[in-house]
Amino acid sequence: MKRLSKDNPLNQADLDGDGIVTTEELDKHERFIKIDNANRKEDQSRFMILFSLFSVTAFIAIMLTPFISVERITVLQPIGSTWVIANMGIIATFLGANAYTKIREKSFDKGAEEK
Ligand SMILES: [Ca+2]
Repeated sequence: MKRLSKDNPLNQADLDGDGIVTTEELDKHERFIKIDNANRKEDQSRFMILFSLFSVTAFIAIMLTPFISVERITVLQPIGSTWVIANMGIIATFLGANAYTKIREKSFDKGAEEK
């Protein structure tokens, strides 16, 4: 149990508002921060994946417009194909990691139910 000064940032952890931060309240606060950080990280990953997907699609769509000459496509083709494959790799890695995490979470949940 700790009584904190009024301007202490850990006052957010005082859930019942009694001015005293208990170990239990600190643990809950820490868990909340960890969940919030994980959520933000997942949002960021999703944004990166969507950006990869849309940029590859836009790249291919722009390449198919009549504004890009065939000579330019020939010049950009090696860079473009490497870039598209790299982006697909990023997306595949994200999907694979997501599936792996879900499987692990399920097995953890099963383990928790058995106890
Ligand atoms: Ca409290």
